[in-house]
Amino acid sequence: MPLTITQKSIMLDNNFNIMGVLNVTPDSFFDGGEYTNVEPAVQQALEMESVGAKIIDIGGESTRPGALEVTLAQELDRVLPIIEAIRKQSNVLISIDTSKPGVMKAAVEAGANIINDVRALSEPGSMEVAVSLDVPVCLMHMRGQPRTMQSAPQYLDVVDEVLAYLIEKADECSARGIKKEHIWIDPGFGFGKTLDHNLFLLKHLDRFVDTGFPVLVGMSRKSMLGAMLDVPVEQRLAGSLALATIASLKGAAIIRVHDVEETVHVAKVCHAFKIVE
Ligand code: YH5
Repeated sequence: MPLTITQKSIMLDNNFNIMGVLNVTPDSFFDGGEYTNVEPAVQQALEMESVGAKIIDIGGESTRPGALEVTLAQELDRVLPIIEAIRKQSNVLISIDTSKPGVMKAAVEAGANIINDVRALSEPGSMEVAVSLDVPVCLMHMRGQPRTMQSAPQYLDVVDEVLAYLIEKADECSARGIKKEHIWIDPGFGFGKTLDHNLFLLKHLDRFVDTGFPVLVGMSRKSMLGAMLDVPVEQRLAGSLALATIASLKGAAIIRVHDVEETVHVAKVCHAFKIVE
């Protein structure tokens, strides 16, 4: 089934929907304020679109392990100018990576098309806002909170538990009025998971795909690669492409990556391989 973004009547491709991660890193100023470089971010987004990204993911909260919390005002300052500027120049789909209802609403009003919430609409008010905005929502699984999530996470059966959580959240969204075709699910690689947990989730990704909800995966450059390869982030491209290959063959609908052009090539090769008789 093709993915449909009904709000904009855009039909996403079945096989190579690459989501490009936009770096929204603010520069700190001596007065404690911050200033985000809008122009380089917009250029990066347009470049990712030109090499095949279908979606640009923009987030103003760092959810890397150990990251500190940011305020609503900080998050809005970081993402809104960039969303507005991209929207002036392009019709590329924009997802807003946030858990805050205030950011979801302002971002969609500024031109974002998709809500990407690593907390799966669990923050107060976020479910109501997502329902009212009527856009696709990616529900991700996370165990704990970013600051502490990597301290010895445990599961009886990681695949069962993550899948049960996502199905429960998806059913809740559906009961609250979010269209079924607007619900995407994501196992949340690296969010409160050990290397083995991440590998089990990837090995059994077909069980997520079998739910019928489009499955999004984000493994690009993450620590699971550091754990397997013992190399820093800048040297994780080949490993990221290997993970994208596996996810694609297992039926992931959307792959969230930093290296768009290379991953588009992976997805095209996987697609050719899948359809040959
Ligand atoms: C995701 O998986 N991830 S932000 C740690 C790294 C590298 C990258 C070096 N937002 C996801 O990209 N949204 C993030 O170690 C996400 N799925 C969805 N839906 C974390 C990230 C990263 C973290």
